[in-house]
Parts: sequence; structure tokens; C-alpha cells
Amino acid sequence: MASKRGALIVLEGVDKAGKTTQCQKLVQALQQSGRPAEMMRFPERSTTIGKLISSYLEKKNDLEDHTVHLLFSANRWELVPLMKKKLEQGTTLVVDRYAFSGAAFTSAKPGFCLDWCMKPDVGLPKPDLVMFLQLSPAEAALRGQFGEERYETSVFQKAVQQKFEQLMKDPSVNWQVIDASKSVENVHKDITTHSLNTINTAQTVPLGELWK
Ligand code: 2DT
Repeated sequence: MASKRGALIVLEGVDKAGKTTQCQKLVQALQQSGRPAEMMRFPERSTTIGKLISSYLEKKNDLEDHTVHLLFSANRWELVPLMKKKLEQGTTLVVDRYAFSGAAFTSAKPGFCLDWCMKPDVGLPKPDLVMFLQLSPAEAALRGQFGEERYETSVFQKAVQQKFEQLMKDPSVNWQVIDASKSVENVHKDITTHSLNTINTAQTVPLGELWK
């Protein structure tokens, strides 16, 4: 019998919701319980495309808005062979941002519609679970100042939040909203429960294609 595949688990949310911390804690917990797991993040800044994106985010260069959108998508596509290989080998992937950030951030810019923004990512490996770490703008503000990178302003983050809410209406994606205002440990517990359920069910179904 073929070995059981890993699950593709994505964490999304606005800035300061605790995505990166929770991805790290989840990977650690899965590994400690004997389940192979690895973390990935998008943008993956180490590739040639990722370096272009990184310098754009750091405001070291300017890129036309459609162009950078397509680069973010290309940065996911270039990692698809590796993702598929790991999943087939039975490794669960815990991913910090994915196509949902891609569509939400660009469509929050003037002149973009959500539909156009989703198109380049149609057919990517479909996550078995997408957890949206929900945090109100007021609670996010309590967690300190935004950073210096592009997009890190409260006005833009509110627009992004609205786009995520639109994306979450799509029943073809297994969305779970997580209350990120709880303590780090309690958020971790919620995330772990959802993830363990997903890892079990993913073993019995093939990997899907996103938005197809
Ligand atoms: P962090 O590295 O802090 O997560 O910030 N973004 C991300 C996009 O605009 N499009 C995308 O496809 C992705 C994955 C969100 C990365 C910033 O880049 C934005 C915040």
C-alpha cells in the first residue's frame, strides 16, 4: 500500500495575529508527537523571485502592481514540485500565508478585483485546512506598532481584512476561523485540534486543486 500523504495546512490572517509563532509551535508539536511536519512560508524570500519580492516589500525597489502580484504567484508555483514531493512522502506542511494573502493584499489596492487576483493561483495544491487567525484592528493595535515594510499600515490592513472575509465565503475551501485574541497557548490548542483532525482525514483523500 502506498504510504499516507501529509496534509497541507495554511495559516492566514492580518498582521500581528501571531501566524508565524503559531506555525512554529504547530510544527514542533506535530514533530514531538511523531508526525513528520515542516514549516514553509510565502513569500519564500530565498529564491531569485523571492529576492525581488523581498526588496519590493522592504521598499528598496518599486514594481508595477500587476507585476508584483504575478511574482508572488510565481513564487508559489516554483515551490509546487517540492511541496508535492514532501506531501507524498508523508510530511505535513504548515504554511505561513498562501494564495489567500496573494488575492487579499493585491485586491485591497485600487483598481483590482478579487477574481483577477485569484486567477494566477488557480490549480495550486489545495490546502486541506486554512485557519484564519481573527484579530480585530483594535486588538492588533494593542500588540504594538506596525513595522516598516510595505502594506504595514492600519488603513491597508483593514482593507485586506475585508478581502479575506470575501474569500472565506467560498465553501470549496476548508476555512476555520480561529480567535487569535486568546493566549498563545490557547490559540495553539485550537490550531492543534483542527490540524490533527485534518491530518487524519487527508490520508484518505487525494490532494486537491485550489479554486478549480
Ligand atoms: P511577511 O513576510 O511578514 O508575512 O510579509 N503578500 C504575501 C502579498 O502581498 N502577496 C502574497 O502572495 C503573499 C504571500 C503580505 C509578507 C507581506 O507580503 C504580502 C505581507
